[in-house]
Amino acid sequence: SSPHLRSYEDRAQKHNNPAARALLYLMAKKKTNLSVSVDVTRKKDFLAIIDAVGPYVCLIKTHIDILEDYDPSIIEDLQALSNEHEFLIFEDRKFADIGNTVALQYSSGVYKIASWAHITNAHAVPGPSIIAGLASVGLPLERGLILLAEMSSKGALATGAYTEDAVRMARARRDFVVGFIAQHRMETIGARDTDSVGDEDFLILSPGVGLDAKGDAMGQQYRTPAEVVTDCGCDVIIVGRGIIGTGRDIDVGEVQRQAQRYQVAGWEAYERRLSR
Ligand code: S5P
Repeated sequence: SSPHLRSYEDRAQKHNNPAARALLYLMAKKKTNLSVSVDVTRKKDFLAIIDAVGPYVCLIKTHIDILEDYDPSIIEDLQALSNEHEFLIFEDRKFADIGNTVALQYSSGVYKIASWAHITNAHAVPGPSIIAGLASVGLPLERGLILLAEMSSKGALATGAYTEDAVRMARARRDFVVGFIAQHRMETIGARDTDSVGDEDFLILSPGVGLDAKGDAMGQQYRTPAEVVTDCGCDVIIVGRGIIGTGRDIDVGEVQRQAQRYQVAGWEAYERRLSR
């Protein structure tokens, strides 16, 4: 049956990618399908937010390049929090170049993403070579890759045939590609042209989640955890400003309350989906 009708626990036991297995295992253990997107520019806020939301999340999503005061010690602090609170790390790098270039961007440079991010993501636009390039670095480190099959923003071009081709690319590399950034499940796509669909288990990570706002002034579109998880069968809700807020000053107590609220909403939506 489709992965979204099975428990996270059952899926953890059967998944063959180590990063996906660890994520599903943590989701079941901590009863959370929440990923917080820590989109702030100061190290102090970044670490304070992660420490506050850590108990409520399975995955912390980073944009490491927006930190103004980045230094390598931030990664050590992030890893310590990851061990303490038990969450995985997802660097939302959205790679989009030829294989040779992305392999260098993933392994090297200032951030050395592959050395600390359990999961990262890539656009499908360059074709299969982007997966080959990233896999050459990530597979030996037991990492997982998420492909962007759809986007949450208004007017996104990743639709129709593009989305279908992204799914085909992922199916050809199920050792490394563990899921999609998408708004729906992808199993029904192109199901006729492959017989591997039956046992495939792609995680659907959905951004554009909010309980209060419907969107922002720059084309972001929000759906509720119930719409995303119960109705559309997605596995992980990615929440940024719904939890962190939009002001310059961070209220860590409020951030923690919101994280708990989204954890409960996401988990209830998952339990409802399984009981249907
Ligand atoms: O389609 C997408 C894909 C991503 S990864 N739409 C998105 O919004 N994202 C990311 O999710 C985006 O880069 C941001 O970090 C987060 C959404 O943040 P929010 O504040 O709107 O919840």
